[in-house]
Amino acid sequence: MADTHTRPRTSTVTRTARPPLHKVILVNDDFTPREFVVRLLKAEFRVPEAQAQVIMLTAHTKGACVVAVFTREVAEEKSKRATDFAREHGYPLLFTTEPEE
Ligand code: TYC
Repeated sequence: MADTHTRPRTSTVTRTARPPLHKVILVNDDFTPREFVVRLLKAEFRVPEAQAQVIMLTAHTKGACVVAVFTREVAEEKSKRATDFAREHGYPLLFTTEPEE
């Protein structure tokens, strides 16, 4: 008699859910000096000088620019730290966050 036993399927597909990412957005204003914005981007977001210049100029000309994406907690923390640092120096510079589409 032919052996017709079947084995249960045991293989599984593992999918790792990634946390949704949030953008940190640099908002333009008329008062914060360009050099201060660049210095802050380098210090808080660890972007190199040339990239900091591009981000600053994009916000300056378009009104806002995405700086980087992080998990929600990190995005909110960095955005708050950077905005607080600007306040401590008397500037109205603003960083906001929003979920990535
Ligand atoms: N607009 C500012 C100025 O002319 C410079 C600036 C750039 C400020 C980007 C904020 O997010 C900003 N001094």
